[in-house]
Parts: sequence; structure tokens; C-alpha cells
Amino acid sequence: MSWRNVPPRKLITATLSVCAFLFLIHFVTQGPRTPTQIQHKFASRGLAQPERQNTVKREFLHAWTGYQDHAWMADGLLPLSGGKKHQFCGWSATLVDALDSLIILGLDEEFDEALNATLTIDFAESVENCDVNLFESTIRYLGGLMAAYDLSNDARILPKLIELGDMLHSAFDTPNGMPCTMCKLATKGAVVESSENAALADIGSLYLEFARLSQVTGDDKYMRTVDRLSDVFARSQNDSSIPGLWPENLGPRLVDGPQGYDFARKSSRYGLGAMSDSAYEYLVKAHLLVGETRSVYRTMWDLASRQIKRYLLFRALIPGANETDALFPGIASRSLGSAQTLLETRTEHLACFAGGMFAMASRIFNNPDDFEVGEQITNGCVWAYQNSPSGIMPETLTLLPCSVNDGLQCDWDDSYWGVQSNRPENCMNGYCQSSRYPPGFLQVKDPSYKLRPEAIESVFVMWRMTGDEYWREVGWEMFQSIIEHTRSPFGHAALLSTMEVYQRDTYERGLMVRKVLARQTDDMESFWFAETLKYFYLLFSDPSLISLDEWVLNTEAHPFRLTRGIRGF
Ligand code: DMJ
Repeated sequence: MSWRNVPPRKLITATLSVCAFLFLIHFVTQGPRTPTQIQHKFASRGLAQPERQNTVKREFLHAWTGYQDHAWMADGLLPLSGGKKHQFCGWSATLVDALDSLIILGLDEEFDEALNATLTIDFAESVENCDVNLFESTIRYLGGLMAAYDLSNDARILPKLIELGDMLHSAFDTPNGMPCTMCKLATKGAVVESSENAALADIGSLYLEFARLSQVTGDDKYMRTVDRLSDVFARSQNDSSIPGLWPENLGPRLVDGPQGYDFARKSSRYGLGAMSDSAYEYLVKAHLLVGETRSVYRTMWDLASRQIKRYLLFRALIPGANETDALFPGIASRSLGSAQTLLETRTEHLACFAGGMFAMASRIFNNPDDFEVGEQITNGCVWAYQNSPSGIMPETLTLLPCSVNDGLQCDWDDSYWGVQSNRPENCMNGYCQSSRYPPGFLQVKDPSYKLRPEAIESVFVMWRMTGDEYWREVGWEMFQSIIEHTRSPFGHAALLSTMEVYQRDTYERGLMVRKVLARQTDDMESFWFAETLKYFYLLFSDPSLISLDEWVLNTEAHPFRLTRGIRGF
């Protein structure tokens, strides 16, 4: 029987059945449209490591008690002397920066006390005498308050967010709408001029906080302002001497002038560390927050990430390089119009965040190869921790690039290392650092450790994205080294040098113990609470706590909720 003979009703029923079947197949294989999944699909709950978590919490409390007792409401505690410091206009930076960590670590009483104190801060007070650091105030104060609000839903925080947000927003009340990065701001009517020079990170990492402020208040003025700023970044991305990258210094005042392209020509140095870092991180994270409505972040990331891989990342000659499989971010220079790019193979602790950034970007932008790049950058930082005399990576570290003469020759070669590390440029007054330091550490210009989070941040992201316990093991080693060397009478102290350790007699529970320790210095930045200890705690927690699929962390590790429309417009 031909289909022509089939009665029309039967034909329609058959057609509908086929359609329904095809739809079912499509639904089963493709599923409904789900948001991008960043975290590994953990098979079960109960993956916390409570003993390790408690150890982290104990250390947090040790430093927090020091702050409560000796520096309450100051910007920072001096962990050796028990003194306090004024750093960011005296609005209690440590207090505000730590708020959401207190919630995450389950320190409820401490959080209540800290929040009540925070609500008494008058952000307008003392501002007349203080140059407001726009970047630091945005990421620490505004970010800290925002995360406390997103996590606690405490309505009392909202007016404070607006009070501070409005003041910081007034930094954009300039003739060309570009911000002043270090200005005296007042809540109302501030007249300011945009900065002549600004570090890339200082104006490139304001998006998340102001955009989220619009989402939670329903007032889109903050988001409009940072949208305009992002457009300037997008327009200028190919103006620099390495198109696709922005140099370490920018010229906000030049935007829209006759030589607007000079905005991105203030410097010819490019990196992922100090001055630049979070500007690239925010391309990825801004896309997470608003990417469905603004494609500009994806476009900028595509261009930038290609050039980062091409010009900034390098392989280094380190023992066991092939097994370690590490990549390091360096610093590139190229003058305008030149075809020659110089790479300084000095890597920074600050740039270690790039491991997590590339790994997350690989999922968000569906670019699987970038996951490996992220993993390799993280491997490099872990290598530097594991091989330094203190078990902690120094602030900066110069490495010998693998020889490119015969392909990429990364096999360790003692004699090659000997010759290279004794070259005059690697020595001072005839004294070569590499003779004191472990193989692979060519020069250490800044051997300090400032309690920074970037390496553990990337280790944390790798764990959450892979579920591979290896990352928790290396993270635990890092934690132990850091605590061993930094624990001090009132908190945890930054280190003068990670590369030199000395025998010291200390007392523990009344007994004298001889330890080999690094020298400390009397400083403890607020990011110790906001970031470093939080990342350690989250590494050992169940992965559902601050899931990377539900939260986006600002560059100070403050989580902002990703649920669209919940309180926003
Ligand atoms: C923090 O304030 C932030 O992570 C910032 O992006 C870079 N520097 C410090 C931590 O090292």
C-alpha cells in the first residue's frame, strides 16, 4: 500500500508521532538548555575533610582574635607587635573584607559582632583628608559588603552598600566619564578629574562590583557607568603595541581626545602580575555575571587570551620539567611599531591566579585546550612552592626559559644550567643567587611572601573543576608550610624571605622546640582573611559550599550570587 492510500487522519497521527519521537531523542541527548557547568560533577555529597577544615578555622580564629583584641575596627592588625595600621581611609578594611569569610567558616557570633560594627562605619567621615584608592576600596570594601549581603540577605547592609557605592561611583563624575583612581571623594557633588595615569588592573577590575550593585539595588546607574568603561576597553584593545593586550599603564584622561588611541599606549610592558592581573580575570567573570546580554567580554577574552598564550607564557628549565608540565607567566615588552617582543622570564606570585582563570574560561567559553593551559600555570606555581627552601613561592622569581634552539628543549641539563646561571647578568658583585638557591631558581629579586592567595586560588579552582584529590593534597602541603612560617603572636605575619630559613628555638605548650623558620615582618593584609584562608577552607569543604556554578568570586574572593533577577532588575 502506497502512502497515498493512507487516510489523512492516520497520516497526521503518524507524522505527529514521528515529530514527538524526534523531539524526545533531541531532549534526551541534548537536554534542556542548562547554564554552563563549571564545577566537576561530584558523584556524592560528604566530600568535606573536617579535620583540615577545622585546622584552617583554628588559624583563622587565632588571627581574628588578634584583630578583635588589638586592632578592632582599624584597617589592619600588625601581627608581631599587636599594633594597628591605617591603610585605606580607616574604614576598617580588615573588618569589612572578612565579613563573608566569617559566614562561610560558620563563625556566626563573630559575624554578628563584625556586622554590627560595620553598620556603624561612616564612609563619608575622614574622606576629606583621604585619597580614596578606587580599586582597593571597590574590591575590598564594596566587594566585602556585597558578599556579606548576598550570603546573609541582611537588609541592614543595603543602605551601607548604597552609601559606599555612591561615593565610589562619584569617582566617575569627571569630564570624560573615566574614573579618578586616587581622589578625595565626597558622597555628593565631588568634582574630580580622571587620572592621567592608571594601572590597568585599577580601572580594568571595577566591573563586577558595580554591575552587581545595580543588580541588587535595581538602580542601573552603576552598571551603565562600568558598561561605558568596558566599551573603552573594547575599543582600545588593538591600539597597543601588542594588539589584544593592554599595557600595564593606561591614560584615562586621553579617552575621547584627539589622540584617544594613546589611552592604550602609555606603556609598552605587558603582564599578568602586578598592575595588570585582575583586568583579564574580570573579562571572564563579567561574562559570567552578564554575558547573556553583553557579548563584549567574550570578544575581548578571545583576543586577549590568544595573545597571552603567544607572548606572555613560557616554559622554563626546571628539574623534571617534562613531568611537572609547567607554564609560567612572564613580562613582555614591545615598542610601538616594532615587530620584536622581548620576554622577561620573571614570574610573580600575583600572576598565579591565571591558572584558575584559564581553567574556568575553558568551560565558560567552551575552549577545552585552555583548561590545560590553566593546569600548567597552576603546576608552575605549585612547583615553586614545593621547591623553595620554605615551601612557599617567593613574590617574584626569574627562571631560565627552555632552549628553543632544537625545538623546545626542556630536559634538565646540569652543565647548561651551570653556564647560564653564572652569566654576569644573573649575578651581582660576582655573587650568583642561583648558587644559593635550588636548581631552577635563577634569580629571586623579591623573596618575600605577603600572605598572598593566588596560588591556592588556582589550586582550589583545579580541585573544584576536576575533583582530583591531588589538588587537595598539594594544597594541604602549601597550607602547612605557610602556617609553619607565618604564625606569629597576634596573627600571621608576612615573610621577609621565603628563600632563607634559620634555626630558631620556640616554645610550644611549655616545651622548647627547635625549628627552621623564615624571618617575619610586622604586616598582615586584610586579604589573608578575605582570600587566602577562605580558599584553604573551601578547598577542604564539601564542593557544594560556594559552588562555582552559583557564585562568582570577585578578585578579593568575595562571592556574588549568580542567580539572575533574584533581587535585580
Ligand atoms: C588582592 O587584593 C587581590 O587579589 C588583587 O586582585 C591582587 N592582590 C591582592 C592579593 O595578593
